[in-house]
Amino acid sequence: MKEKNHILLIYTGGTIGMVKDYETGALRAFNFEELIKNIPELNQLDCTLTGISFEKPIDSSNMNPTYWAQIASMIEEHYAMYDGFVVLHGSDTMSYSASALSFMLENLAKPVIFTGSQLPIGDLRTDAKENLITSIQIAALREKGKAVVQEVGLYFEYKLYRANRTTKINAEHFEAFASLNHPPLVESGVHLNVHYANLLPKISKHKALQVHKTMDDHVAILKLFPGLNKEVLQSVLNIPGLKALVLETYGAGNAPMDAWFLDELRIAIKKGLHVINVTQCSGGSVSMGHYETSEKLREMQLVNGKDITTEAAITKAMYLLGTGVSGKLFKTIFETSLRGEML
Ligand code: ASN
Repeated sequence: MKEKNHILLIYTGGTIGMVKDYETGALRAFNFEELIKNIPELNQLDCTLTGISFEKPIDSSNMNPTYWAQIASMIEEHYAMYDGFVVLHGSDTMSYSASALSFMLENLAKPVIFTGSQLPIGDLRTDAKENLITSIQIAALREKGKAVVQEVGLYFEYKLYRANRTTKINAEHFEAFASLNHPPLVESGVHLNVHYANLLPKISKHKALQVHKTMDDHVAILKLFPGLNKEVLQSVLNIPGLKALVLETYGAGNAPMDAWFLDELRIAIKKGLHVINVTQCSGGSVSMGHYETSEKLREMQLVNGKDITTEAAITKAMYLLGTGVSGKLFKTIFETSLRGEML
């Protein structure tokens, strides 16, 4: 008889497990046992499920790198015993956490699927049940004894995406996430349709999982807008201890050509700040030098973020700085795809 797959559910919080506080009317997290009781369908799944939870589940707006390290430790401790992992997480910062975990888990050979919901599990019209049940089924998918998905994914509203390619795009619709620069890995309809060509290549069985838990938070994001003045730019570039800045530029990586703007950036880069050029468009790529308005940025050696999302860029910067990468090597490694997060 075929042995059942063992799946570990890691509950961190989020709307999926929330109830209404009748005094204030606001949604707050409730405990894991209550969550599981609301989905008796889980007993029908062809796998064994074990659940562990944050001691105090959180709304994901309270997420931070210490919690990411906690999720990474939970996966590391249970890695050998389980075939797949499902992380229940609030949708607000899910793309950041899932991107962070994709960098923290090197040589991942098992599925780690992030999911959550827009409506609490107890709500009559909830999207939580389908999201959770299909995530578990995807985490349990195996072919020829090997996990089909060997990367960090994000499942929401019938689609599994590469986690570090996603962005939350809607606070209202059930289809809350998009991955404009990479197609879905799996689509759920009458059947689970795996798009094999979109998955990361399988990891050699000789490569052991390596877990990196140090994330350096000396980073910032600055979104350009017409009217950004010198004082604002200077104060961001001169934040004490700042090591990397994700600069959200226009279109294909373009920025104003004012001398003061370029001079401030040039001075900061000379002093050792890594400035990463990402586009504020949700789809498409930075292409420095394509327009006159990005030519100077290329000359100044801004890091080319290509088609990376802001969520993946900031977490990749935290991860790289956390591993001690500095100087020219930071730019070289950043511009290389590590977990399928960029072209
Ligand atoms: N505020 C919630 C969270 O991110 C939103 C959700 O899960 N849909 O925790």
